[in-house]
Amino acid sequence: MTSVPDLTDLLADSPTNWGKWGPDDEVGSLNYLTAEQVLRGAALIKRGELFALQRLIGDPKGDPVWPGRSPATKEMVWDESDWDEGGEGPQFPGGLHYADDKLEAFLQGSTQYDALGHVWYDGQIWNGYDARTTIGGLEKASVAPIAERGVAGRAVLLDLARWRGVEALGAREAFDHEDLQACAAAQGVELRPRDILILRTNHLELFFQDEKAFYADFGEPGLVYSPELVRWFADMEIPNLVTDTIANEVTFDPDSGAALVLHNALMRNLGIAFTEICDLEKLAADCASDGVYEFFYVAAPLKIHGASGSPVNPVVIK
Ligand code: UVW
Repeated sequence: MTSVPDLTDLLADSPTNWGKWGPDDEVGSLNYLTAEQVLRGAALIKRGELFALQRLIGDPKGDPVWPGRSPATKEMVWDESDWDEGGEGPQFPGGLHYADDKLEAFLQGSTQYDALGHVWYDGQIWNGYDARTTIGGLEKASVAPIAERGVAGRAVLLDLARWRGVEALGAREAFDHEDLQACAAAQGVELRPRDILILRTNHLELFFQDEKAFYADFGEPGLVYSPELVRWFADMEIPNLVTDTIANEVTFDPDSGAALVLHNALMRNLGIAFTEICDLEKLAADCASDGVYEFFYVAAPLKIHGASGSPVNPVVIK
């Protein structure tokens, strides 16, 4: 049996952006999204049409989550039944009734931004902070600083499923930076430095068709690690990688067997923000119909102190 190399060895020569934005930075490559980049994105608004990319939390059809996590549960605290005879609904002057509910959820359990301190190896998270600063809540590189700044800029949808001529990419189906460029060329859109990349696989369609089979053969399609791919992301100064899969990459590296290598090479080392489990279907249909694959993208994760991620509803405006 061949042994899986440690990420420390696998990524020994992989580039990092640590220190590039100072010793206290917590938002990494989102620093590339300067005011100039925001205006570059906003200039793409032509029709004023909005596409919200969040999946429905508590979808009766199911919530796709990383194995080991559970879908959110929402519970009614007060509803009209609490004012039935014998009910305990709070009494307010004037006869006020109201609905209240609460949510118990993995912060990575639906469409989400990962904090840069979400994954690590070798005892250090983004920017070289000690991994022990994650204990009991992320003191450094939590999602809160990302939420504090917000995200906006030019984004490009690369519809890899349509480009490959399939309804949905299957388990472990891989693509690389050269495929991204070929897909962009086929779609007639130019990839430019500092673009937010949105990759469509439609793989979660398989979850909605047969949840049991989806988990029985778990292994997502997506980008796979290579030094060249990491170099391309670094050179292109990509600030944010957005996909419709649970983990934004092929789960286990086909060469080494290591898990979530790109989480580490791109997020931990380059500071690229990861946005996962998006619903890209309406947006993709619209892009296929008008042939416009570039647009303004804006997202505001929630400000949650010390959190390793946050639910989000990114919005694209064409
Ligand atoms: C893990 O990192 C385990 O999950 P994700 O980034 O997909 O939420």
